[in-house]
Amino acid sequence: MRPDTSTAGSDFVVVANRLPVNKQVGDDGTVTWTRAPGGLVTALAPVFDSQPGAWVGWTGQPDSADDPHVDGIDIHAVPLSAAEVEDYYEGFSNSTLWPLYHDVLVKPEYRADWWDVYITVNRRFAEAASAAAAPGATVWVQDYQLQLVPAMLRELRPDLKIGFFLHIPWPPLELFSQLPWRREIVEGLLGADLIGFHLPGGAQNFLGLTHRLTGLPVSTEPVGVRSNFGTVEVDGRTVQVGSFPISIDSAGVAAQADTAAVRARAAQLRESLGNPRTLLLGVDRLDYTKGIDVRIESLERLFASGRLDPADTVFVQLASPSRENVESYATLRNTVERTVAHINGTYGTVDAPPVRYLLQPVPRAELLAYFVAADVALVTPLRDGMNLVTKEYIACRSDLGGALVLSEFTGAAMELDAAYLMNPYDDAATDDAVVAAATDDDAERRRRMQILRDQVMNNDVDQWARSFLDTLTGK
Ligand code: ADQ
Repeated sequence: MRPDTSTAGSDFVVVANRLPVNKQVGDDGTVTWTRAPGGLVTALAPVFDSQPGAWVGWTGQPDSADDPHVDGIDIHAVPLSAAEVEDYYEGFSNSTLWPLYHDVLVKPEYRADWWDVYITVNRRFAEAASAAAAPGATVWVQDYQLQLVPAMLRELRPDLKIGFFLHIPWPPLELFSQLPWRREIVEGLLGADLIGFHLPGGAQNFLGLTHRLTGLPVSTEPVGVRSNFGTVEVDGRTVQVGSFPISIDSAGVAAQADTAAVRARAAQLRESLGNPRTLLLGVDRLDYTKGIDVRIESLERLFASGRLDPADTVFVQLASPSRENVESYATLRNTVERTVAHINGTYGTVDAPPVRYLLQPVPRAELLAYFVAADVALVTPLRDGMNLVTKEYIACRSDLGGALVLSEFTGAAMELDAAYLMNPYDDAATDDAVVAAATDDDAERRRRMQILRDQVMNNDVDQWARSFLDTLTGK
């Protein structure tokens, strides 16, 4: 049964593009809904456990009238038509904002018809949030798909405390200025009481360009991590702007990885891969920001030069399909698959191809077994807001085994500088980092992993959510 908050509304409301639910249809056609594991819902589980809350979002199915309900969260589904999914989600969110906010790695498309639908859909989310929220409630809006919701919601419900968190990088002024609707986006965000970014640099960029685009007074002191919040004065209100680096359920992931079943599966995986001297691992959504091509090309150079031996090295790339209707993603898939085939064709044998590539989501326990098994994790994005794979890998290594190659262009690199940091645009530096991570002596690798683990185990996602919400509610 759905909790009866429908008339009173909830005191805590999350607004995100996607609902945290999975649909199962039984053989007899009965539909059951479960809480989707992972991601934001895990992050916010302790908050929902301590108070009843609502979640406003889309089911992920176009043209669906589904009205899901799950235990413990009052679910409010926002319907989207197939045409709206194309224009608001695949179009403006993922073909305009996503590439623009990720260093213009592919050329963003600026289309007024997409923008119009982005406004329409953001308004629908704002109205649903308004209906879900009790008087004086705290509403937390998530991510780039919903940047107009804070101002729309404030207009409907000035009584609410409104927070906004951006999960992807905030771009520098020079790039953001390309957006024909740049001022509207900034004004949309300024409807919030607190705007959060992963990094102080993102918060700083936002303050600078807000001043440039709107002329509003902004603070000029440096923003700290979970401290020294910046401010924008707007319409007699003070909007706070801060840095809140997201993390994972570190203890939970570590505990799952430390089970006998996961350890045994890790050993079995190594065995089935021919017990290579070095097992390298990449885990990503198949996205052009993640630098999957960077690591594969590095591997090819290292095989060609003999710095790594293809007979003794296996690279496993676990990729999950993503945004398959967006053209740049289809192009990336072709490039990656061609390069993998090329390396295996050139350096492999029929029995032992050095690259193993899966394009499918891997079950959680299996994923953790790969993390436990891998000698080196390759996290080489060209740009990434944070990168949670990094933190998951570290949390799995209570044995202090394993080494992390980490791009400087991830948010995670700010906190995790004991990794083998590399510039993904610098081929030689990338190759050196991969070789060092694979061949440094155990003492050095353990020393680095200990520092990384201290960081990840002491800064978990609960701290992320609590620090944001405490700042928003003035605790
Ligand atoms: P993403 O771009 O999706 O997130 P990331 O933070 O790495 O990137 O999270 C991906 C999640 O998906 C991880 O939990 C990972 O384990 C899982 N995953 C990836 N490939 C998988 C596979 N093949 N099988 C199973 N699981 C897989 C966005 C931003 C990031 C930011 C997060 C959170 O782009 O920069 O860290 O939001 O704010």
